Amino acid sequence: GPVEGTASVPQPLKVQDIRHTKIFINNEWHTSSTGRTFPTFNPATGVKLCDVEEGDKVRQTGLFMTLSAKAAQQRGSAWRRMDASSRGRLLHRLADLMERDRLLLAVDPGLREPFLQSFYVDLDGSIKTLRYYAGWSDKVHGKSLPIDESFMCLTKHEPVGVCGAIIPWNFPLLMFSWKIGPALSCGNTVVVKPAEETPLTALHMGSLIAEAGFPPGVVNIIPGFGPTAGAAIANHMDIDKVTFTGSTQVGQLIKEAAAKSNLKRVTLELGGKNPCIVFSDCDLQLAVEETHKGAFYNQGQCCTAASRVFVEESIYEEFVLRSVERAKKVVIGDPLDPLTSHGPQISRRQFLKIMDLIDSGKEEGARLEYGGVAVGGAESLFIQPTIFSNLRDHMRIAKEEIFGPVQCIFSFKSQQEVVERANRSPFGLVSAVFTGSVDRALSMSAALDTGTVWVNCYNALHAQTPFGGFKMSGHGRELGEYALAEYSEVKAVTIKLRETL
Ligand code: TXE
Repeated sequence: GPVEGTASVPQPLKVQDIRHTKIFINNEWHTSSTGRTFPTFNPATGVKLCDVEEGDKVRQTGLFMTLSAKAAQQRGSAWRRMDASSRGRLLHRLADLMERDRLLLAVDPGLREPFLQSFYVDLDGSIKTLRYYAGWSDKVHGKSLPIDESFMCLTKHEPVGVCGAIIPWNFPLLMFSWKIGPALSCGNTVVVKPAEETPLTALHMGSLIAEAGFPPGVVNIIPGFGPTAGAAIANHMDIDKVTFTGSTQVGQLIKEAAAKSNLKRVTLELGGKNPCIVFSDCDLQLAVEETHKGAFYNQGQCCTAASRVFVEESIYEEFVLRSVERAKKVVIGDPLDPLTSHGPQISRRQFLKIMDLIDSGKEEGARLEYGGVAVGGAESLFIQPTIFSNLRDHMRIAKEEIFGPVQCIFSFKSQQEVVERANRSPFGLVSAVFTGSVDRALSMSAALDTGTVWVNCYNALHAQTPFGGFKMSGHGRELGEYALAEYSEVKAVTIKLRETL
């Protein structure tokens, strides 16, 4: 039960209850056709948690899976015949079930984000996303158009069809919700491939989808690996759209596979190297706090990570000092302890990539202000929050996506210079501006080449707000009304009028 005095604070489940480890097709659980399984590990301890059935390329992903999604999508199917408002009711019911099971869903066993963060931000955001799109279900409609001559034209918004969703491990539940919410709201069917590191919350969602009463085949979930199960989705001739969140490199493979197979529609949400620009007229403490959270939330494993903080020269020293003081307050520890604010990195591979980049920063002459080391034994995946100052734009840590707890603080002299440097990146996902001037906030937001500009805030993500990247951070938008366009085809029905009065 709850600890005395903390009755209102949710308590994590200390023993995680893993109920589903199989492939979810047609609202049923299936074993792998090859008999293969793969393990899920707790990255905080290195302990293996369970084995999960591996969806293979040929039978499960390639055929059975999409056949069931395709059947559910056929004209005349229960799903296609369902009233739009009933689709909305199902999405609300799914959100209700997530609320019931929130302690089971809050922390993905394979990720171990600190409990309270993930409870209040990721889980809450996931539920809100489904409710937001539940509301849209019966409001997705076309127009009647004024056109030349004696014609009448109506537009109709129809589902795209079978949507493949390939998702990463850094926000397993949130990414699942960002994809299925708008897809189902618009009447599509979905084949989800969760990341190989984090299949378990997705599979739990499978059980809730069946319980909520979605018709069989509307959502299918295939745990497995990228080059097999993931690539099968990207290449499949019966999948009409693929939505992907992950690395830029794999995003390019997906688009290539889509082009070479059936020109399936593609939306991509890829990496970032996100600039935050702190002017001397800002609320300094607010800027320190928000850029801190931006850099270290989820151990820096965010596409939105605040990885390039540009601070105006006159407040640079003070900003660095305060950022170090703030980083010292981070509590590293067991992610299931509600007091913990910093957990492990996801995997050895990611850990090594981050440590390599930290070493490159030291070697290339950036000044290490704080951290820069692993914490715990040789097997540990915990990295101390790390801050570098005195950076140059050509350094690797200034250019590459680190995806770890590393804050890089640059100094700048003029607004024009900082805009140029901020935009000099192949990425264009998000940016932030800290200033007390409305004029400056608006002119900066016009000048920055990113899909999102946050003013005096960071990671302000909402179901109502479109999210996505410029340049190599991807294309298409998730969330908000804009995402509906990514999940529907517009049909123009043009009628010749015989008589005009
Ligand atoms: O990503 P991958 P990884 C970035 C971040 C990180 C790096 C590598 O910089 O360090 O990518 O992480 C599936 N065909 N981001 O290796 O490989 C894979 O199974 C089809 C940014 O984890 O892109 C998983 O489900 N699918 C990011 C998903 O793609 C393939 C989030 C993501 O894995 C595939 C994660 C293939 N050939 C990493 N290969 C963000 N935008 O937030 C892999 N996959």
